[in-house]
Amino acid sequence: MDSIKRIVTLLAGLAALIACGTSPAQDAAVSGVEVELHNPIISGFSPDPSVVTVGEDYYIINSTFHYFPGVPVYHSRDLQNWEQIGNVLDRPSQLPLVEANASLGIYAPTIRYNDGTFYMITTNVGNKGNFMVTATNPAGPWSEPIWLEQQGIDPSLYFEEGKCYMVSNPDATITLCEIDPVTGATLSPGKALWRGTGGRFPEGPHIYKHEGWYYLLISEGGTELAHKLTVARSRNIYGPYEANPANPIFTHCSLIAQESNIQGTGHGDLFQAVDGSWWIVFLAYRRYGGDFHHLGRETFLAPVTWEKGWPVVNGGQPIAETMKVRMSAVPEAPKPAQMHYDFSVIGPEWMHIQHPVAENYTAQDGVLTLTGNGDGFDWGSWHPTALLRRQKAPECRFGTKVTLLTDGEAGLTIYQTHNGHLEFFVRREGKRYQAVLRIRLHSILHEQSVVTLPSPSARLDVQAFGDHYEFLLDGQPFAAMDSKLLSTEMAGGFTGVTIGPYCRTGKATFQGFDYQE
Ligand code: 6LW
Repeated sequence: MDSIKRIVTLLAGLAALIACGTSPAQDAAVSGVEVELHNPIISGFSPDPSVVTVGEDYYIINSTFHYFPGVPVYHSRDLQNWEQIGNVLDRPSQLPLVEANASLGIYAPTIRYNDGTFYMITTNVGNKGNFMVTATNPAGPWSEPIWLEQQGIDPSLYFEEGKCYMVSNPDATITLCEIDPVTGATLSPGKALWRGTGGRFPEGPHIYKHEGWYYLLISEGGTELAHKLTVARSRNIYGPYEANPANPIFTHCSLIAQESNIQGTGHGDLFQAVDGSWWIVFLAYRRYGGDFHHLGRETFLAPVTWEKGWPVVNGGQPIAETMKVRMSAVPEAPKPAQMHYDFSVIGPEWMHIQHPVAENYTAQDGVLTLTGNGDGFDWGSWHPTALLRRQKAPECRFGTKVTLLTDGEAGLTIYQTHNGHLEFFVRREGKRYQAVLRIRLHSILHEQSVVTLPSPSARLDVQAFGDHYEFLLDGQPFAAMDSKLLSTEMAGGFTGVTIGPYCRTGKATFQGFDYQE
């Protein structure tokens, strides 16, 4: 009798699973604990996320455009707390950036793992196009680039039964070919798979296999307000692909999400957690002071379920900065950063615009010395002496004490693009010493505040408040500025603000750099 009961229960369970199209692995996560998820999981300029699970480890990478080093690698074991462990492209030979700006260079990358090797594939727009690099340790070193033939942006890889497939979007059509994963040689002609559901810019394709179906996830609508995720599936990797009747599977360009401060949701990558549960990482931006965002597109996380054979993001609901989700363990709440950099070691979070001129940077005993080469952040200036990191929180404070050793200009920058950036600096000209706040916005170059200093040295601090910045000179209020002037809507580009010390002309010392959220 007991065994009959057991069989009946088993059959009922199986029927329930088939009815809702879920897998036993997914059930494991549903039975997890309810936790508070804090989004974005990687804040500040962190667009176009791609993710891979290897054993108990998760890795996320992002696009970096004209910055060097390029493509940060973040590691996590709990999906909530992510630590940057390196950069994929940390040698100029991997990352030519000739004429690159905040709309060119490294576009959306994909990270995958196959048979002991990590692969990163991306497009260097303006410098030879699609390529991939490989590594056995995701923290690096990564190989020299293997250049690829198939055009289009946002390439991705899919491995199955000894074969390696590449998808990208030449001629606004998601196209698949087989490649040799060692040489990059194209092994089959490009096969057009899908053009999406009619939104502009079908891009960001990824292929997954789930319960005998190949799923093709893409983004449409462009990376602004109309951004959305759509999906199609096929029994054969080469197609034909049928679109999900419930597309888009995720967007905030909707009646229910239009008031959210989180917008532009799209460009995602599906993955399974260690417990078998399904998730998606994707990009979105947070608005401050109206329809403006200046921190860039950031990396968000949401749960995914399978219903009637199609993926559903967050139960079809909009996402929020704090969300209740089910996980197999409670992650630690993320801690606000409290950093004092003495520059004895330059961590992987520090970047330059294009390639740095190494001899213009020295650090000793907690003091950074920068030598200017005349380059600032305006068009035509592509190698400024500057150490830049992402502003990762809307509210934070950062600063340094700067001393001009010679005539020249040095201080702090808040840089969005060459069309929109701000400098808070000390200027030394003979016996005249000044503190200045200057903003560049397209053709406007405006010195907002100028005061005379008793010496060529000052403590410069910036307090960020979401919709504006306040500037403190030697601890006293000096000026304020709307952050919308540095927003992507005003300054353009695909990036987000980066901050840090710079020296345009002359030579200057910096007593470290503080960054507190
Ligand atoms: C990226 C594309 C996109 O390559 O914007 O939002 C482009 N998505 O997929 C630049 O980030």
